[in-house]
Amino acid sequence: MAPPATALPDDLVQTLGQAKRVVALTGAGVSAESGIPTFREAQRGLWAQFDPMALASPEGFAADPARVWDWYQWRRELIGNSLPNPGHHALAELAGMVDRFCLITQNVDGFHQLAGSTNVLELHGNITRTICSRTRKIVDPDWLARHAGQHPPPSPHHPDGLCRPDVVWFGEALDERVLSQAMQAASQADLMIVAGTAGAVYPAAGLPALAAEHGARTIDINPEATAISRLADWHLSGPSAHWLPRLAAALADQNGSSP
Ligand code: BJW
Repeated sequence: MAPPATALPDDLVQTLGQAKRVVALTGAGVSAESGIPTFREAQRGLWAQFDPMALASPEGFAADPARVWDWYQWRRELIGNSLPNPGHHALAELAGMVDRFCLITQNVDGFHQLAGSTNVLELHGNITRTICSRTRKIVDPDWLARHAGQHPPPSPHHPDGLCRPDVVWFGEALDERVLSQAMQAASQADLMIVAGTAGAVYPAAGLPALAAEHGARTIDINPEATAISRLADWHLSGPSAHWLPRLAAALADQNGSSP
């Protein structure tokens, strides 16, 4: 990949400096530089032969619960051994520099919170929590520890239930409250920063268009061009760990403070 340009366009910096309500929407690419593979990229090693989109589904879990559980356990371990990158930290810094900032993520890794972001709207749940497949009640970590040899452990909440990650699979409804907060923030934003998403999974992929319809300017950060880059006012081509710190530094510069 060619190294990205380093200078931000002047009109983008001006818009960033004037924005009062900023919304960021992140996807798997934001965690790529933390060593977490994205969905669209080939999976590593043992899991390379499986389609992550098929594993992240109720059908995949019903067909082979052990395989899906083991995939999530592998990802949990990878996430547990990895750290947020400069892109995550820059978003936490940006939040402290604008009047109203809302961070919406499709990621389930919790890295934004680890980097210091608060009130993160997690559209697709969080991989660190476990729920009952029948009741969706949270499973206590002590129960999981006592049944660690089972793949997946049985649910403590329902005789026919199994433990599964507290994430949103294809065909499952997003948390209504979280989605409505995200839609409200997008429709009130004057600037939306989209980073590291292919923009192919709905309803998340519809949020940038919703913001734009309500008058927001949009910045898309992605090494590849996507449907979102095509609607965006600015497409910053390159990794988010490169561009997000530059946005934070530019805003700090405008505000006369250090990021
Ligand atoms: C970098 C980079 C670097 C690389 N820096 N960038 C409207 C139209 C059509 C279909 C639908 C529709 N509405 C709903 C649907 C159906 C479906 C859907 O969208 N299907 C599509 C395939 C078309 N949506 C759903 O089913 C959703 N549910 C729903 O709508 O329910 C309705 C309902 C109502 C009432 C009752 C019942 C149902 C649920 C969607 C759930 C998605 N879940 C997953 C798994 C989460 C758990 C887990 O992590 O395992 O979420 S799938 C997966 O995709 C995951 C991601 O969050 C999501 C988005 O992926 P993302 O983030 O874009 O990642 P990638 O890998 O695709 O792309 C990475 C990008 O990063 C690339 O562009 C790279 O170039 C870039 N990149 N390195 C910056 N360093």
